Amino acid sequence: MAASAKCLGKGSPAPGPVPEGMIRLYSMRFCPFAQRTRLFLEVKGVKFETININLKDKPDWFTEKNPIGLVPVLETPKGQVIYESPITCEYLDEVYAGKKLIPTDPYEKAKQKMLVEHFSKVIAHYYKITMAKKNGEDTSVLEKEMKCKFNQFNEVLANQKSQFFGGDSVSMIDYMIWPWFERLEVVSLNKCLEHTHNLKSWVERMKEDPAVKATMSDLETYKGFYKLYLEGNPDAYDYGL
Ligand SMILES: N[C@@H](CCC(=O)N[C@@H](CS)C(=O)NCC(=O)O)C(=O)O
Repeated sequence: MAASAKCLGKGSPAPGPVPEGMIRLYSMRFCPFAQRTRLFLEVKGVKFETININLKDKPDWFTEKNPIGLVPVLETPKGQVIYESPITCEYLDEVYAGKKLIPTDPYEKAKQKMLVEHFSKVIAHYYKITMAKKNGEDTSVLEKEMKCKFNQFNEVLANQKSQFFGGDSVSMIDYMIWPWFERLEVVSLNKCLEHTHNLKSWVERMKEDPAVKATMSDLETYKGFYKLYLEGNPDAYDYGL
């Protein structure tokens, strides 16, 4: 099943076992958390199939696989199920050959994980601002806080004098935070990157990364999706298909 397959909702038949030599990703085409997993799958060159889930009308068999009810979820031919995006990425990095994305040095790994935690505040703001805008509320304070966070991330790159967050090549941390940068323009938050020279250069470098290119959606598609999504329209998930 292709990454662009229509989503499955309540009442759809449960998929059979995962074919040998493959891994299955339960996803939603526009989910930034699932994009983290897709980025890892791309970099590692893993053979995988995708089942997209209608998140407004989830099939019962999906919530049986992940009791939290969120995508992304991975499933192996042995029926093993892995959920929560950082855990799916760590699993893929450990199981599959190819470029190692997670540092082996314990301190470097801890540093990356701490940055991921720090970035979760940006993610929370991203959603708060989107909802506040939808409700016609003033977002200036939230946007100021977002700028402040981006300045802190800019400082990390400036202090390290590195091209990427984990050094001079792309690694886990870059892929964990990238999906929200890809969507900044869609939600008109690009202005929060003002005065962050290093971070802006990082964004440009990331746009050239082959895995980023392979998982990217264009601005118009995102805008179409977000419009339907914010209206609560379940067709949002199949936007453009
Ligand atoms: N902590 C989760 C968050 C995943 C998440 O929020 N996914 C959203 C889609 S972007 C979802 O599945 N939403 C369905 C729901 O809230 O019921 C992770 O990192 O995997």
